[in-house]
Amino acid sequence: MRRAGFPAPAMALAAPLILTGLILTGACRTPEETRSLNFDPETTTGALGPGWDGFEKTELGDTFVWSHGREARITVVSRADGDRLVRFRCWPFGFPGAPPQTLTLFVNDQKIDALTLGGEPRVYGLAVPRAVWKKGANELKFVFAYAESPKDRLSGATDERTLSTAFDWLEILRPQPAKK
Ligand SMILES: [Ca+2]
Repeated sequence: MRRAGFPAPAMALAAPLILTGLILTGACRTPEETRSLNFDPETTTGALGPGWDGFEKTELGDTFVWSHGREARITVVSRADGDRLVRFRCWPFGFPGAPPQTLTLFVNDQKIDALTLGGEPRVYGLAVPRAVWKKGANELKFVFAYAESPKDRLSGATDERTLSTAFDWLEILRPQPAKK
């Protein structure tokens, strides 16, 4: 349901990905490429590095994971054969008087861009140029403005964890070709 607005681009991207796979298969073994992490145990267990809490679900059943510090790291696999769009759905830990939560993305320690997050769950996309990607394992690092504890910030809250931003999903896509 959350992706209701995006089925067409996803389908349009499928064909070139399959073609690329066919072309490369004969030449050498190609590594898998991380395309989608749902922040659930099935898709994301091996990808989460330092900075993440455990797997959770919203009341509607959406899986998510809190980043519980000012930094959180994910390992993804890339073919490093072109530009990519990193899209993700996330929301900050909010409380009365909270400053704007910002997110800065680094890929392999190179700063890509910074965003100010809205209070509600929202989808963001950042273009990551080909030159930044390495073939094989790559590190995505998210740096946040703050991580605070509900116990300290919300009356009646008992959660003692520090929380910065929750992630629902992340995907790594080929940029859409320009429209004819
Ligand atoms: Ca999810």
